Amino acid sequence: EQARIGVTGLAVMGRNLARNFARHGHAVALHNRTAARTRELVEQFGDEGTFIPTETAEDFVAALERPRKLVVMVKAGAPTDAVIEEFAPLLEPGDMIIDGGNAHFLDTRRREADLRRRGLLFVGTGVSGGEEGALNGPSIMPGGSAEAYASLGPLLEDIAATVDGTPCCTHVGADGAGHFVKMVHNGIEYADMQLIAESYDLLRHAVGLEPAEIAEVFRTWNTGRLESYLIEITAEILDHADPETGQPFVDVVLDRAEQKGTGRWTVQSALDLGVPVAGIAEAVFARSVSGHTGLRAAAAGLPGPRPNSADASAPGLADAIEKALYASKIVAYAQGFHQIEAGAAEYGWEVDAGAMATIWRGGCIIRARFLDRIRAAYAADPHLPTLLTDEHFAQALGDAQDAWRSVVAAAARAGIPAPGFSSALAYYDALRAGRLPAALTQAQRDFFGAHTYRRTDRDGSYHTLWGGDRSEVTA
Ligand code: NBP
Repeated sequence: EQARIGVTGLAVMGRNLARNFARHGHAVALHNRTAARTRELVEQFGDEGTFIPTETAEDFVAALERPRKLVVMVKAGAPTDAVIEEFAPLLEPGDMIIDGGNAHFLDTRRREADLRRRGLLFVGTGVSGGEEGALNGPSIMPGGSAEAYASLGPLLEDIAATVDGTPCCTHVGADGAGHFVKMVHNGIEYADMQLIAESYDLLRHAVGLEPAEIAEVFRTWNTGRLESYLIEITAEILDHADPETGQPFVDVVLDRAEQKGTGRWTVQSALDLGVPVAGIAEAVFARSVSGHTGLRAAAAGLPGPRPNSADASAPGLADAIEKALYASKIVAYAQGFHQIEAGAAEYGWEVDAGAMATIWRGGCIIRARFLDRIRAAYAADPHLPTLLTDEHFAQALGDAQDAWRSVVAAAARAGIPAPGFSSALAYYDALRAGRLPAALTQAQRDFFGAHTYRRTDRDGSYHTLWGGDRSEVTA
């Protein structure tokens, strides 16, 4: 028997994806640099389906049905290139390499172009949901050509999570589109987590609730429009007591949030594309601030607000936080979808925004009821300029006005950092402002650098002779 698909790289992710394929009735060829991992998989899970273990690259390739489909699940970066170079020479035109690792989308573009020249298909695919998702149904974001998706898609859709019978997998767009969208998805995840962390901080230190009480608040929120995996696990974490000390678990965890880099990539790409993803950037920087322990220790004695200046336990603050969280979440997603649109325009992809919301509804970390709303927003208007103007979201933002502003003000008065909430509000206010002080900024640029400006009342570019008689000249 030959295998429908092969997986090389059998650490947690590859092993679980291979088992997922096998459990769905697809014979899977297995390969790993260190053969012990391959043997281990078959020993432990061999009864879950048809596995064809191989040790050499040649045997792995020979075990695959044609056109061959090799899933590479190795450490992203140089190992991915090494594995591609190991297998590509053994393949024939029409065969396909699928990179399910967390590759940077620009690497994926490079690899796709290179393999295309060699007659091979290359699919860089985002896989979200961690180990658990890989085994039981991830959200899958494949890029590459439509031709590649036509033969690979059904297999991926088979192992993806499903919501209301719809698989959380669709063809995202050409070459690096899948990894790009996965990257932005991770950026949104950072923003979402940051907003939840700020909500917790405010509930704890402005409202004055204990972690177990906050768990109850999150549990209640999870029955409404904020229902999501992240809110659900937040409640569980806050309810958990450290078995060793009996303290709330959240109090024994060191307050330093680490990152693997996809949030940073999202912001770097947004800077290149000129897309203001302020909420995602604040989330990345908030993690960065948390890690600067020396800086934090040096600043720890700096003055804050006078103790009575915080209107702690202001009535209704907890409800206001729910509204601020929802409004800020809308902003974060609006920024992420803006980046997807800008990336698609820059790199020549046709990405269906509504379809992205659809495939994030299950399998991945940001899965949430909210994504159905985004899907509906793009279904109602595929050319929506921003999620903020969708009827439902505009209404929610309108309803949140007092609450959102009072939460940001309460945070400032209490000295509780809320960069996610405040930057989301600032973005919202900037977009809806009729005039921005950018007029002054541009005038300054003309003053010191003769960078010229345009006028509100007629076309053309102008420069004022600031160092001379201050008359205006056409630039
Ligand atoms: P790791 O990222 O820890 O990679 C380990 C695998 O890479 C092993 O199979 C290892 O082989 C192989 N490998 C390395 Br390292 N260098 C190699 C080389 N030069 N040649 C051949 N093989 C090499 O595994 P993972 O956590 O399962 O993640 C796999 C991919 O999936 C990564 O790109 C990751 O970013 C991505 N991803 C991970 C998650 C997650 O939650 N963990 C989620 C989504 C995506 P060995 O056994 O011989 O050392």
